[in-house]
Amino acid sequence: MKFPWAGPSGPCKTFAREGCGYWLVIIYLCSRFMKSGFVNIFGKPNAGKSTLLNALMGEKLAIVSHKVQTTRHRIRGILSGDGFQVIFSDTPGIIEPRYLLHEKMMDTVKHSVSDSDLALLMMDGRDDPGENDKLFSSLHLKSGALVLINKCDRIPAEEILARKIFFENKKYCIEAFGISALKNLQTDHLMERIIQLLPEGEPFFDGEEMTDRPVKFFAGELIREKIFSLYEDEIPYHSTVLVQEYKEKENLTRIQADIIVQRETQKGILLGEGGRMIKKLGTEARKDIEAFIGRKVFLELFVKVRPRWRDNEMHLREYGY
Ligand SMILES: Nc1nc2c(ncn2[C@@H]2O[C@H](COP(=O)(O)OP(=O)(O)OP(=O)(O)O)[C@@H](O)[C@H]2O)c(=O)[nH]1
Ligand SMILES: [Mg+2]
Repeated sequence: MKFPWAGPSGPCKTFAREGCGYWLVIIYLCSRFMKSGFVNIFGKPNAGKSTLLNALMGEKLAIVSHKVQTTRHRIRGILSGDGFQVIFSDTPGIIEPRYLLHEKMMDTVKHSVSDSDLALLMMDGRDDPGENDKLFSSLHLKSGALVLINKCDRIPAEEILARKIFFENKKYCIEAFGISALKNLQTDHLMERIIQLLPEGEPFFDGEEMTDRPVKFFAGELIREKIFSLYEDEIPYHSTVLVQEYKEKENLTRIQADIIVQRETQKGILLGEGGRMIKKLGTEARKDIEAFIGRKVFLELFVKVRPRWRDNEMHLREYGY
């Protein structure tokens, strides 16, 4: 085998002559045994995909809520360790699109299907396995998949076993098992299986990087998460957040964001009586952003009405969809 950098005419000629060529050979061979690849998480809304991404990363990258359709973007988490690099992707829950925003969310899922080295197909263990099987089959995965029966902290062991047997008979399934993303149950086994199943290859990202999204994106997402937790009914689904300004000052980070809604009545609900609700939203979101970036934050929020923004290509693009 010829190593271009260790040969007598290679760029490391002097280095090799001094005996360091052996080390380079070892580093080269080690890099050949590196495992790396894209592991994408799919499932119905509320299955626990974002909770799992956060659990595997040991860091909150994706927002979570007990309401459905929280995630709207693909969110990558890059986990680099001894001899491996896994690029996880959290994706929006799979639904039948009802407006353009939904279509864009489902395009994100399609793209993620096409570049996955391994898929994690996740279901809420209390949900109907037949329905989930239909959905998983409809993805027409080219990669193999691990089926994760999530929320096993809430399901009797016999039911998990029955679901495991059901899914292990399916063509797309390499292995099925119960996990709890929330309680970190079986996540170590999941990581072991992921690394075993990944292809050998070079890392795709610098080992220091944890995600490919800018901090500004996460600030917007943390504000959106508060909308999901503080408001009921249609408000979270008719809103989005656009971070207009993100400036690092000497002692704090200054963030100015617009909350976009579809109707004047929704603006009124978001503001609340005497601005009480928007104040609460601002305070809670600011605390979360401060915890995320580890700096003091000055957060300013404005509510704007953009009728039918969810069906408007230009607006959707402006808001990052
Ligand atoms: N009991 C229990 N609850 C869980 C578990 N995993 C997630 N949850 C809860 O399920 C709800 C939905 O979790 P998410 O992670 O937002 O679900 P998702 O699949 O990302 O949902 P979408 O983004 O809407 O597609 C949240 O209330 C979580 O706390 C689990 O293992 N056990
Ligand atoms: Mg999610």
